[in-house]
Amino acid sequence: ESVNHLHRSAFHFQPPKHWINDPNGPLYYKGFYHLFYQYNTKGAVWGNIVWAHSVSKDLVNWEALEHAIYPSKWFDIKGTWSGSITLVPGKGPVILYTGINQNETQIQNYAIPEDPSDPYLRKWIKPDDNPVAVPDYTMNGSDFRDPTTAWFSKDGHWRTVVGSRRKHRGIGYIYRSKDFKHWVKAKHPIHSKESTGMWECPDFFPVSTTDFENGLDLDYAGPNAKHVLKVSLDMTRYEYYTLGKYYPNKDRYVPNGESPDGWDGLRFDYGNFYASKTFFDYKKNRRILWGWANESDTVEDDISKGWAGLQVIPRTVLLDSTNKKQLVFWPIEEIESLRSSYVRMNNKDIKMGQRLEVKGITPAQADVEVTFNVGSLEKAEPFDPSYTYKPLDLCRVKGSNVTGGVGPFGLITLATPDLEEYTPVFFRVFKDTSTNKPKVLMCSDARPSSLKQDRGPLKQDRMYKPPFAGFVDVDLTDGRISLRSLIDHSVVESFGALGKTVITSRVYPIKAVKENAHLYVFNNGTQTVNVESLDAWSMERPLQMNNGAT
Ligand code: DQQ
Repeated sequence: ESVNHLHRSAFHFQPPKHWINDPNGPLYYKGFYHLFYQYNTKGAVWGNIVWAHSVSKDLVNWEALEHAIYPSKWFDIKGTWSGSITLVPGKGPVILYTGINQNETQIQNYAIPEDPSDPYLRKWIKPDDNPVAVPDYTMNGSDFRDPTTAWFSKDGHWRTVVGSRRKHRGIGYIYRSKDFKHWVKAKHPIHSKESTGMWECPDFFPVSTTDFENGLDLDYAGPNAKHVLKVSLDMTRYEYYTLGKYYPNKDRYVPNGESPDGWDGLRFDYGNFYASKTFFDYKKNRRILWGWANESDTVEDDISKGWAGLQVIPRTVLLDSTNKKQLVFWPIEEIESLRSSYVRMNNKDIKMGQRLEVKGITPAQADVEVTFNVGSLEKAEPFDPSYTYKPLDLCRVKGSNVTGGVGPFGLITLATPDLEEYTPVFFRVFKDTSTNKPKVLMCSDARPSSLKQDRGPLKQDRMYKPPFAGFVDVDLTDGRISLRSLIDHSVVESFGALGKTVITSRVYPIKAVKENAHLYVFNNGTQTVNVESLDAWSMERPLQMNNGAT
């Protein structure tokens, strides 16, 4: 088999060929989940972008439809960029998207289904009274894009947020409309933040502070809710979010200050994950997150493979019931329908330097859930809170084979038996010297993932193999911490402590592929760690993964 096919995913959303980026306009409508996405009709690099369109009944099996939106009118002739869908009572679904006009100015447009009774929503009309919003002289016409799903308020107005910036200040402009056609910019932005640069793909939604099973729709205005504002930072290519309060009468959102409002804030995913967007699933009352995982391969290899980019497995989003200070994410339950061969491990002590193989499943295409018990924290390495450690720097210095006290322990994915190639996903437990509480680091380290040679010194000629990392907010009072990894050839999505910290890595092994890939649990800390339980499944390819735009 050609090396070009070794890295295609089996159960992730990925068209047969060409480039994909942002998920657009996710929606549940008349029995179908809809996913639109930024797609290059002509190649495996960014360009020639249209809104490709696929539908699914279960978020696992997909069917491709014709492109929904593509440049054709004066108001989008140079581009049809990201946006969202709002279900407008009496009208049906309405797309808001960014069009690029002849002058390369970014403007906001709308599109409506030709036939709202068609559950496939195959054909879209872009009415001639577009655009609905253009940048005025105070605004930046080349940084004004990605309208959010609109919400309806008691005052009879729809509102949407459009990402922008003024110099280095990231801005979310808010627009109001009574009829979903005429939109007026509110006096103040909903929020802005200095030194964050352009805010791409903002997402704004409520989460319940009392119900930890169901999501909330955007127009929820009752008690016991917080709001989430997420932005994607063009400058750093990662996202951050804050929790806070939304004041509808003032058109303002105010972060609650419990986490940084800036590039060092909380993240939906600490790895390769961008331009994400949530939607409310009317079928199961959940809020579901989609996100784009770009390639980390060389551009030349993207081109020779003929494809680039995939969407992560959709994740439910809830407020963390244990601390109410962050969100938690979990792969949608439907993905478990792909689980087949199964192995289990119980109550196994792993001593310092030990590595146990998980046999009997297909390690390159698997779902693994493991619960560790670390026992005592006595041997945990000290963590000096006065020093502002960045998780990534800690992981860089303290990799999976750097001996610690409690940890590093975790999974070794996509590995050769001699560890010539491997992608470790692991925890390292420190002890905060001021509080004596545990400080847990989670890493997904792509550095040892591949022996493939870079093609040259330029960025585009090198694989991107970073030691992605984040802290995990657990107190370990019962000694337990869990880890789940979804492994799919070139993508490893890992969920620490039931989704408190999530990290997605893209990796391109050349030996640890297909049947030659192995999976292990390991411990390189002096403290023995107990695997209370480990459940692992081979994952099937969906019967229908015809998600390919044609
Ligand atoms: N991708 C789109 C933009 C958006 C960016 C263009 C984020 O609308 O800001 O393909 O990845």
